[in-house]
Amino acid sequence: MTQVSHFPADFSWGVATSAFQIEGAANEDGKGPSIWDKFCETPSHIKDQSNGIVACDHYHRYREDVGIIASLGLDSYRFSMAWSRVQPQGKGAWNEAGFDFYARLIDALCEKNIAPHLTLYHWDLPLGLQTAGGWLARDTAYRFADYAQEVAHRFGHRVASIATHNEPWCTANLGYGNAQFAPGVADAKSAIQVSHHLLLSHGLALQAMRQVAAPAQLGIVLNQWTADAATDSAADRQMAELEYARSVQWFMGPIFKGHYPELALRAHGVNAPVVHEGDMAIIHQKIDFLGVNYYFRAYCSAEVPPRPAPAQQGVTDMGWEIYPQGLTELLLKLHAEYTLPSIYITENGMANADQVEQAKVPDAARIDFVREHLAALAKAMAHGVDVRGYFLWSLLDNFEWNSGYSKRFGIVHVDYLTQQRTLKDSALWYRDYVRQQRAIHVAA
Ligand code: IFM
Repeated sequence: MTQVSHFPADFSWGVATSAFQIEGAANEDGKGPSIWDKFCETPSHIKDQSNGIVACDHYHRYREDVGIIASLGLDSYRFSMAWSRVQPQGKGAWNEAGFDFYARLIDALCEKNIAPHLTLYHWDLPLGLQTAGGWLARDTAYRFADYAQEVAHRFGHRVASIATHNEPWCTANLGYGNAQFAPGVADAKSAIQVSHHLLLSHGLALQAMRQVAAPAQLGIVLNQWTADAATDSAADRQMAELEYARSVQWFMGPIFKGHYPELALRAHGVNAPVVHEGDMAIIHQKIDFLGVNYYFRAYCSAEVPPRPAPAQQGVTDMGWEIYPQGLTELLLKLHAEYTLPSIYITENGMANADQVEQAKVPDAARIDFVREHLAALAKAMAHGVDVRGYFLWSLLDNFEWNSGYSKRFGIVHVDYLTQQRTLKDSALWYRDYVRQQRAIHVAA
């Protein structure tokens, strides 16, 4: 049996969600359409031909959902704001009804002593901006900074943190590189230029938000992994090195060192991004925290067909290898390579084919997953990595992008016909785990 790890007394325990995946109310109270609303209109884009029009109906049921978080004894909640709900066109007029929703949500969280952690962009660009070129247009970065400043002005004194982007790697590579995500473009050069504009928008947004001087901590959330060579062959090792450079270092380098990694730049060749003078200085700014989302490692094999990852601890319902030690390895590697601010694990969790059985949802696999990842996290912290909190992905089963509702990541089961929420065993386990952590400190 794995030993229970010890976390500091002030460690934050939370859950995470994102707007498009749970809110629904896609056309209510003045919200404008986003690129995901549009993307879902093409049936072949989403595995179960679903969309986000109702999702988990969180827009109307947020009080119940906040009540669930409170009942689990958690102290933090990470959510994202739908840009097109508060600024329907992505520029110009603000939508007060949209801001009111987030004000009510924040009120409800604060009433329960749950710290709100807000993400500005979790992939749902206002459609109006897409028509004007989307993230391929440099101007979108400036529109994002305007939006960020308005949000910081209204909420920067009420939320614990504001992250600019969630997983810009996905926005660029899945949205523009292989068309799996909205807006559905498949063009390598565009993906790389988009990644630069996303980083630029992050830097511009930081500058704009700093002008407001609100107390919220400012940062960014990156999905990251280690890249392991399948064998000791030179080809596998090179592949792993390049993979790490093109994914992790591509975003970390500009933010923490002020430049793109040489290896990746060389590999991109003519696809390397157009960078204006001064861009790198804008991107290379101090941040208060780094959010790390960890799900799996990259396993790099140059053989044809490639050697599959050994997956000794199995795979999730997404087919992702379960590899908790990768979290320790990743954090130690980042710690060695960069001068890091405080880190939050802003997402970690697994999809599982959960079912309600007599009003219970047995999901032992998820409990093992979370327990082992927390142990791996504690190990990295014991080696000096400054991690301040952990957000389990996700509070609710929700719209898993191009997989629609076919994949369940929640610790709370959602019946999409009735919108009934049922706590899974993992939710109860997480509640008890956090309780136990707190008790350790009370007893000490
Ligand atoms: O559901 C997503 C989330 O939106 C971003 N990070 C990964 C999760 C699981 O795929």
